[in-house]
Amino acid sequence: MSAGFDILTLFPGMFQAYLGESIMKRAVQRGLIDVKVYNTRDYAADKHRIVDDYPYGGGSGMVMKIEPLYRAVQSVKADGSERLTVLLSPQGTLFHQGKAEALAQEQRRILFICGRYEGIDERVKELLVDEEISIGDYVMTGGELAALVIIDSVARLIPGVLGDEDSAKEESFTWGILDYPHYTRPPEFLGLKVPDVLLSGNHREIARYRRKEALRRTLQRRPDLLERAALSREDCAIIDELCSEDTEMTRKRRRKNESDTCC
Ligand code: 21W
Repeated sequence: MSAGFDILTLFPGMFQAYLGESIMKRAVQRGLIDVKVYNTRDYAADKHRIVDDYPYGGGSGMVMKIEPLYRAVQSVKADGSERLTVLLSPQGTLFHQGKAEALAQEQRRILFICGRYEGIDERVKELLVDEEISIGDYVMTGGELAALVIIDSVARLIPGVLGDEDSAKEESFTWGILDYPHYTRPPEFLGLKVPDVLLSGNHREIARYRRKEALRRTLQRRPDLLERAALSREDCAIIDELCSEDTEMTRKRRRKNESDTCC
């Protein structure tokens, strides 16, 4: 299994920096992921290599023209192999881990179109795009970081990219809830101690402590995640336990929602 990505951007240098370091660099070197970056400006037909123009109907900001993008997509697709074409845009459907998993299973290469300026000519979507994706409800200056976010999260799902083969198994167990707290040496720093249970060598107790702390954080910070998470009977017992630990947080939660996430 591997993944191939083609990127259309006005700023190819932004990709070399991230993909040329650490885990992504190694994944590229090992042929587990392949990324080809194309400068959209190279596909502008006029001598000034113009890629943007004023919006019809007026208003502020510039709009990305369709012709350079059309020519670029045709050129990338000229090798005859199928592509899944994805436009990165604030209007897209929200990216999430399930989407990363689906893209990691994708057989075709994924072609990302990165927008700049105030927007892209709407006809690009009709003519060239299969899917439109946003990475979250905040405003960036273009689609490049979004493409890197998606490539990063898809790449780490390709077997061999992370190296340790246990990680996938652990991830299915922790899917949909927040991580437990981590500690390493020293056992005490400026009076702050590592919880005794982690030094006890009792692996059953350690596993239960970690699961409980993961569920505690999820209940506290992201109760929305518990609605969809795969919880065992043991988890539900732990959640009941957390709910009866009478903190401000759980009192509020119990008032609001008579334990409908507890089974
Ligand atoms: C941001 C272009 C805002 C245009 C309503 C009307 C790709 C992105 C982007 C960008 C606007 C993604 C306005 C999360 C992002 C991206 C550039 C429109 C004014 N609002 N995911 N007019 N966030 N952003 N701004 O920004 O290309 S994926």
